[in-house]
Amino acid sequence: MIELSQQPERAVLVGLNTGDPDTDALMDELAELAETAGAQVVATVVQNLPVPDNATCIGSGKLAEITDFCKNNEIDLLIFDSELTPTQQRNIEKAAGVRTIDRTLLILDIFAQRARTGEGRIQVDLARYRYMLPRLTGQGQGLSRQGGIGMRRGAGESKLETDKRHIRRRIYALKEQLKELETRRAGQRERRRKNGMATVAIVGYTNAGKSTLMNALTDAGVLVEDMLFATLDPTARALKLPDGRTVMLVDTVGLIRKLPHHLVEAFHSTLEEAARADVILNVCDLSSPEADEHLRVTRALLEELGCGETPVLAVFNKCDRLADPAALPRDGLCISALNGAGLDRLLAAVAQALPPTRRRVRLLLPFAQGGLAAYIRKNGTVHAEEYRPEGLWLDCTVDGYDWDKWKDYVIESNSAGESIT
Ligand SMILES: Nc1nc2c(ncn2[C@@H]2O[C@H](COP(=O)(O)OP(=O)(O)OP(=O)(O)O)[C@@H](O)[C@H]2O)c(=O)[nH]1
Ligand SMILES: [Mg+2]
Repeated sequence: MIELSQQPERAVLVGLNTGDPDTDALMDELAELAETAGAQVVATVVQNLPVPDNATCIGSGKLAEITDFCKNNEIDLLIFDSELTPTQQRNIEKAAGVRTIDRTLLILDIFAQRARTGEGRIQVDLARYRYMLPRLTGQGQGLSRQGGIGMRRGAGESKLETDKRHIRRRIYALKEQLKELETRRAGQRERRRKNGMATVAIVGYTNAGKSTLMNALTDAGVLVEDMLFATLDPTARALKLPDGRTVMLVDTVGLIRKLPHHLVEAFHSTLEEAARADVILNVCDLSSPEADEHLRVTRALLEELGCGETPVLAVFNKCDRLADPAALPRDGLCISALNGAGLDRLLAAVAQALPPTRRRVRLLLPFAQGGLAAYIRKNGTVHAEEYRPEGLWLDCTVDGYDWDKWKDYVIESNSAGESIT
């Protein structure tokens, strides 16, 4: 049998240096993104220019140079680091004679390749349609023209879907589907809250090791890969803390600089849910020279989502990669999700950061549960008690993390999660 292997698209990366000291790091990241999407990076061009050119982003001389290079090196694709306006994109394509995309479309495309579940698909398609909508104006082009690498997949697949009205209808339908899923998720969240279970969210830059940490702490078995955006859909698993409390640990989508705003919008509820957790673990890859910048990007997004007073713990992962232990940051939690180093300290820090969850409940304990009654008298506050024919009736305030011990005997409870002290 003959295997038909698809040749990777040969790409040239194009960036503008407007004086941003991060330009090199951004271009390296763009190369990683391009490779993740399945392209082969043949060359990288950066032009120093204080402001992008209105018509072609880069200057006309540079564009002519790139055009020559494309002709002589069988280039299929130009990938710009800055977001291109629809006009710039058309002008560049026309001049250079090769398909031209920007970082935004590249990321959208990777998300489209990665989306596995229904919800991920809906979120990605929504983002892609919103990106496309203003780019269809007066073009008479099929949507397939708008796809990125691997454009046969996902939202750009149907040639028929060419008119704006149709896209608007799709956007509306996707939003409705998303709303339904969000309602379902809100229900789950509410049930957890009623059970007095706190949530701990793992957030951070893509490839920081979030899913590896999730797997190290629980039996979630989330896919771990050395690639960008391995995870799109949140996974939640129960996690027992050293103080006996059980919390819900949530692993979620990774972040990146210049995350397309359409994606932030589409993934808003996923990200917001993480930002609403009781404790947030901001995980970064300590072995990356960009670790501090990665922490900052995550912090900025969390602030944008209004995480407010929520405790955020900076977690420096992959410490096993550091040859010199003296180089470890002193005031952070250094862990290796891979070999387990520092995980005990991390869990202790989580337990400490969690708000105490005292709850007032009324219990009816069978007489056989005398031990539990003694435990509650010792560790909780008993407001009133009565011996009834069916058992011991208790009105008491107890620690929420002991829930497992007495949940079967609750006959009345205040709105759970609220702390009564
Ligand atoms: N050396 C080392 N490698 C790690 C560690 N934690 C994770 N990795 C590796 O880092 C890569 C990315 O890990 P993931 O857990 O998929 O990262 P993630 O943050 O979930 O990434 P996205 O889902 O793509 O955002 C994998 O190759 C892991 O094996 C660690 O503590 N030490
Ligand atoms: Mg992951």
